[in-house]
Amino acid sequence: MLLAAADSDRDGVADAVEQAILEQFRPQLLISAGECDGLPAEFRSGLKEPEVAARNGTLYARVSPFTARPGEWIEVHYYHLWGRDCGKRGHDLDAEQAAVLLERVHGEWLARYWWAAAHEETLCERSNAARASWLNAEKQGARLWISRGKHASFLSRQLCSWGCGGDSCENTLPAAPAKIVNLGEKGALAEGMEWVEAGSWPLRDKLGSAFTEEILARLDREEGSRIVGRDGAMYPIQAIALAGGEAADGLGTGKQHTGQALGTATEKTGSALRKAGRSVRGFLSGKK
Ligand SMILES: [Ca+2]
Ligand SMILES: [Ca+2]
Repeated sequence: MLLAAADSDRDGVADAVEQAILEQFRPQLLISAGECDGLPAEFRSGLKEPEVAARNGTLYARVSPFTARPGEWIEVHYYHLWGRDCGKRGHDLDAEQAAVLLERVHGEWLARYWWAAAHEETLCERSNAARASWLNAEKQGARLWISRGKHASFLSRQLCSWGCGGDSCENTLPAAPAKIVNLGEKGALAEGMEWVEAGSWPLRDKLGSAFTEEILARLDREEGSRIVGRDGAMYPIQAIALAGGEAADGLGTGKQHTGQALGTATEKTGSALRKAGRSVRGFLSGKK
């Protein structure tokens, strides 16, 4: 008789498969010189509120089935969690993430798309996505540039200079690989992980999917190396470099303005405006 494989978080993906995928696609974090909070933190187990145990580079992660596309797909999130955001408008606790969408081809998992969060749910959002083949990260983790103090994540260093003027990814050094902790799934968190859902940070809102059909369709259509915003806005890499100075003005250059300045993303203006009220409040209250 065959024993069923252990599946602690009851999502249909065996624990051993989840862990193997987490190790294979672990992103390479590039930490900026002068980073004021050291490394991503490990948090104490068994508490209801997040409490830093050590700043030792621990990554938390989640491996989930992705059913929106035909075939066999898995979405993986890597969370780098910090004791504090020590950039502009800093605050205690900082939950940041990147994600990758894997497709099973001839029995092997291949990364197809990467996504990195930058100032999620704020007017300064610069979350970015790219095809894994452009990043040379189809069978391994992508490189992630982490902005100093704010910990926004970027799939290219050029993008980092475009985040409302507050981001810097200069003189980065690779973080040594540390442990990866699978936090399970929403509603089936791993033991001792109650602090994930604490109201003191927005981590519980980051347990969904990062890959909308709109983003995937945009990435599929592109033929060159481009990076796409979370809302589908396109950020051509060359234009990003040129726009670096203009974007340094702060809140006045939201995604709507920069999008139009680049001649891209105009179709997304409505959704950007709808989000704006909530986003500005979040940004000014220092939640990001
Ligand atoms: Ca599972
Ligand atoms: Ca899982």
